[in-house]
Order: sequence, then C-alpha cells, then structure tokens
Amino acid sequence: MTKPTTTNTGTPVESDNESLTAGTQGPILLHDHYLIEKLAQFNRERVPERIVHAKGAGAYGELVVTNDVSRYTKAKLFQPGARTESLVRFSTVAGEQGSPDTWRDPRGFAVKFYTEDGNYDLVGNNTPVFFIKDPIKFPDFIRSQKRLPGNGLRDHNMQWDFWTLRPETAHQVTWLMGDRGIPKTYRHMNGYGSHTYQWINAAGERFWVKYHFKTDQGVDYLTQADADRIAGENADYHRKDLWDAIERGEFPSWTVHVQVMPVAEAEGYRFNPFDLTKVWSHKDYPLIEVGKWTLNRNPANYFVDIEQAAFEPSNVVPGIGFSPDKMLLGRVFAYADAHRYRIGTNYAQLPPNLPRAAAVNSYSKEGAMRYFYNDASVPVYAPNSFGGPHADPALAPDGGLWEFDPTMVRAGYVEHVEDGDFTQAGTLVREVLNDDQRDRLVSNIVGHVLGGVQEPVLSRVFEYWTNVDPDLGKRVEEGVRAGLDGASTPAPSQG
Ligand code: HDE
Repeated sequence: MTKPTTTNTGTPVESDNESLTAGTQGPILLHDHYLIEKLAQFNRERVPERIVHAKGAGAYGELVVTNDVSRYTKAKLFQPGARTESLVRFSTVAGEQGSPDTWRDPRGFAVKFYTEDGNYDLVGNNTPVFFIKDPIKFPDFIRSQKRLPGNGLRDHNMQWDFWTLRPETAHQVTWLMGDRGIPKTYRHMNGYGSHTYQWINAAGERFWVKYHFKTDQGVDYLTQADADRIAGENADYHRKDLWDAIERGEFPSWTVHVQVMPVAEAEGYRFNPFDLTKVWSHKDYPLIEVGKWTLNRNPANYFVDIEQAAFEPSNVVPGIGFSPDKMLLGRVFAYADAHRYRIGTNYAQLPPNLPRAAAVNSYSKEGAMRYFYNDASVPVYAPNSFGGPHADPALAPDGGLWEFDPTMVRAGYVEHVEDGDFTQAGTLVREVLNDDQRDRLVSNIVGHVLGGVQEPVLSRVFEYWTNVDPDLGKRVEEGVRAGLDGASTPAPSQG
C-alpha cells in the first residue's frame, strides 16, 4: 500500500496531475496552494554551489588507529585503538557543479571526523602543497583559474599569466601538470593535510605535524587524452566510480601517516616549515603510521549529506592546534563564513555537520531555520548563576601557542637556507619523477600552453619552467614552438 501524497505540512492531496481550474477550460485558481507549493519549492531546490570545489563526491567511513602516537598528541581520535566515524568529500577545484570529474585540477580531500570532543575537520587536497602562501592572494588566484569577465570562457592565458607572475606557484603547478593532476579515480589518489598543524600531548608538549593519507589502492592517473575522452562520455566518472565501489563492498582505504617535527627544529630547518608551497623531506622527517581510514557507506541523500556538508579548518579538537601557516589561519576564518552564506546560519545543525559523538553545549540560539535548542532552564548568557555551560581554561594550550616577533608588518615568510620558489619543484622534476613521468609532464604542459597562451605570457612560461629545470624549460619551449609551427604535438588540453 503506497503512502498518500501530502503537502509539505502533511495534508493529503487530491491530484498530482491536474491543476485546479474554474471549469475545464477556465483559469487556474490562486487557492490551488498545492500547485503553488510544488512550483515555489522547485524554484528553491538549490543552495549556491561552492565558490571553489563545486563538483565532488562523498562517502562515510571510519578511522581505526593502529599505532601509538599518544606521545605526540592527546587528541582522542588518535589514541591507540580508537575508532572514529568519518565523512569525506572529494572534489575538483575550478569546475562548476556540472563540470567533468576528469579535468586537470588538484582534488579536494576534505575529511570530517565525528570525535568524542566534537567534529575535527581536516580539509586537504591530493597534493601536499598549494599554489600560494598568503590568503590575500586566494581570490585573485581562483579568479585567474575560472572565467573571463567578458565572454565567460575559461582562459589558459589568464591561468599562466597569474602563475608566471607569482613564481611561488611553481611547485604546485608542477604537481598539477604531472600525473597527479588527473587521478584515475578518487580511490587512486593520496590525500594531504598540506598545512603544518600542531599536535599537543597530554603533558602539554607541542609538535609540528603534516598529515599524509596514502591510498591503499595505489596512486594511478589518467592520461590527458583518456581524461578528455572520458570527460565527453561521463562527466561524473569519478563520482560513479566511488559510489559503485562502495556498493560492491569494495571499500577503499588509506593508511594515515604523520610527519612530526619537534618545535625546536622549526627555526633551523632548511625550508620554512610553515610555507604551504613547501614539503618536508621524508628523509628529514619520516612518515609515522597512525591508522587505517576506510570508506564503507554511501550517502543516503546526496544533497543532504554531501551538498550541504560543511568542512571547516577551524574545527580542531583538544590535542590539535594551528600553526603560523598564514594560509591555514586565513582558512580558519573563511570556511565557516562561506557556510553561513552558502547553506545558512544554522548549518551546523544539519545531519552531516552535527556532531555524532559529542554533545553541543553552545550558547548559540535562534537564527534562520533553527532546529535544535537548549532547554528553557539553560541561561542564554555566560557567566551565569544557573548551571549554564562554562569554558575550560585548562584547554588554553590547545589554542596553538607559538613564539613570534609582534611587530606589525606586511611581509613574506622568513626565507630559510634552501627556500626559493623553484627549488622543490626542481627536486620533484629531477629526483622524484621518472623518465616517463617527465615525458608526460612536458606533454601536458605543452598541450595546456598551446590551449591559448600568447605573448607576453608565453616568454614568461618558458622562463618559469627553465627556472624549475633548464632541460624541462628547453623541452617545453621546443614543444610549444613546434606546436605553434603546426608540427605534430599534443592537442591543446581542456579544463
Ligand atoms: Fe579552500 N575553500 N580555501 N583550500 N577548500 C573552500 O569552502 C579557502 C585551500 C579546500 O568538499 C570553500 O565550503 C581560502 C587550501 C577543499 O566541501 C572556501 C583559501 C586547501 C574544499 C575556501 C583556501 C583547500 C575547499 C569554498 C586560502 C588544501 C572543499 C566552499 C587561504 C589544503 C571542501 C566552501 C568541501 C572549499 C576558502 C585554500 C582545500 C571558499 C580562503 C590551501 C578540499 O571557504
């Protein structure tokens, strides 16, 4: 027996097929409120898409801690044997909601842990670094990757204009133009916290850490040609792959590691350890295993669970803190601000965002679409004499303490001995990539540049890659000039 159709407020309706009219040929009647409800609700089915990372896919899972890292952190989710429910959303960056999953782009790797001390969100990417190092550049950077104001088209010349005018982008662009720029599936890519975070142990000792989620499926990629073909065949290729794998019971997993740097070593390290365009050499700070993170449940409703999911770097729990990484500190403001605008002021009360293992004892109240509320006996202010929630000063060290010179300045990071915009990009090209990966890197760059880059940007592109590695720069310039002369080279890439 099927359920009777009702209005949004539960009253049964007489028809889903005919509007109410005066006679069969007469006007539709204003009091056909069910017709009006259907049309008005339909017009309001969308929330604004994310300004970046609009296209994605998500799933639920669990972190199981398999190693003892309690000497570095007291965070409950990282204690030996701890099991914590988790939500992830993978995504591309620049494409809009309907854009192809297989466009060349970094991939978002946003993880929410529903811990006993509230939600911990680790909002990373599939690359360990990022394009820029100061949040003030972020709107400019993103606009240069999206659409021209006049014709509304994406524009490779604009992308390379920004990248070549901001050389700190070189390390991330090298990752982007290589195999990691188009993962085979969301299951075949690593995830990184990217930033340097702070861990605090039970004795109050602090450590700098970087997170690595190493895929147990193995890192794999799509060639530009395959990715362009698949983009035309199935824009949701990666979303479908993740959904189908979990439906098949083929649960993807990642082994979670951290690199740990004692606070005292930060100042003397060869790279500025808080510069988001830099990695810490694994030789200097080896990976320490933390646990196994497995995705084992598809969302029940894509819009409610994934489109309305709100990940925020400001969600840290006791035992975890921030660092002097200016990009992280900018993000600590930006994400909750984005959610209040995009989803609504009470977004934290929605199913994917509501803590599942911790009580909410907040003084927040009312606001649009408020659902949960405090008992009337709970005061609406602090301090109070009536047993309302109270802060715990003992938690203060977890605010992420560090020493700094308080003189007010606008300045870049202090450069350490091996810092430089191109050093780590050059190391990546010469020491990490093999010959085949270097060949594909050259081909991908040439194809992208042939997609519309002109002077004066073009000369800067050759200089940019020569600064990364002279041989790479020479190969890129030869490839592009051959392409411009009509010789056979890789077709200009899309996206
Ligand atoms: Fe984001 N970023 N971001 N970002 N980001 C957003 O939040 C922002 C940065 C990342 O699946 C937005 O809900 C600023 C780095 C992911 O829901 C927004 C800066 C890294 C996602 C925002 C950065 C990321 C976002 C857009 C420079 C990797 C998708 C909508 C300081 C370490 C999360 C939203 C999801 C989403 C701001 C740079 C990753 C606008 C200001 C670096 C994975 O708030």
